[in-house]
Amino acid sequence: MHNTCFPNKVAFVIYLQDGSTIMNWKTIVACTALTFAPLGCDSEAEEDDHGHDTDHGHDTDHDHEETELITTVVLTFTADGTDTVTAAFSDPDGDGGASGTAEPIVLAPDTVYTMSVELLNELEDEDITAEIEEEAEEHQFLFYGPSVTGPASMGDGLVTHAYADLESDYGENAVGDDLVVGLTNTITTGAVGTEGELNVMLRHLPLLNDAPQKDAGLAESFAQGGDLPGDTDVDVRFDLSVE
Ligand SMILES: [Ca+2]
Repeated sequence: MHNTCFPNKVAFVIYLQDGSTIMNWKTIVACTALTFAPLGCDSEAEEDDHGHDTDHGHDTDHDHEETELITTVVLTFTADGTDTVTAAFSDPDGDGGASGTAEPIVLAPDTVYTMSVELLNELEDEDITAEIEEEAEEHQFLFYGPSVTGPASMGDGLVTHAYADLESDYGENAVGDDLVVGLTNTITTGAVGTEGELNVMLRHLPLLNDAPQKDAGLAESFAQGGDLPGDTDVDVRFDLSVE
C-alpha cells in the first residue's frame, strides 16, 4: 500500500516543479497532507485526489506565487460624515468547488468615498494585499460594470470610479511609468439608484520578454472592449445600490 502511494507523491512533486517554486511547495504540502489523510485507501481513489490537486496546482502555476489563491475580496468605503461600508466577496474553497458569494454594497447618495481593496487567502491565513503592494508594477485592478463610469467602464454612472494610488505609493517605480494600481480608489455616488453592480478584476501583468505588459491605457482599452494582456487573478461581482 505504501509503495503504491509513495511513487504517486514523487511524481506529483516533479511535475509541479515546472512552475513557481513557492506555490509549488505550498501545493505539495497541501497535497501531501491530503495524501496522508486517506493513507490506506486504494490507489484508484488516491489518483483521483491527486488529479484534482494537480489541476489546482497547475492553474496556480500560471500565476505568480503571490496571487495563486484569493479566497476573499474586501471592499471598504469610507467618507466623511457617513458610516463606513464594507462588502466582502468570499469563496472559502478557492478556485473550483463551490461558487463564492458577495455581500451587497449599499452606499449613500452624493458622497465621495475612498474605496480600499483587501485580498486574503483565508485557506492559508495569508494577506494577499501586501503581496500585491510588493508587486504593484505587475498588477492593476479594473472596476467595471453597467453601473460604473470610470477608466475601465462606460456604465450609467450610478457610481464613478477613479484610481487614487500609484505604483510609487507601495515602493520604487522601477519599470516604465508610475502607473495606477487600484488598491485605493475614489468612488463617487450621485442620485439614488438600485440594481447596480460593481465588478472588481485584478489583472496580473508580469514582464513579458523583459517588457512591461502594464501600460497607462489598460483600463481605457478594456472599457472599449479591447483584449487585456496578462492573467486574471480575481474577477468578482458585487450587487450595488445607492440609497
Ligand atoms: Ca512602473
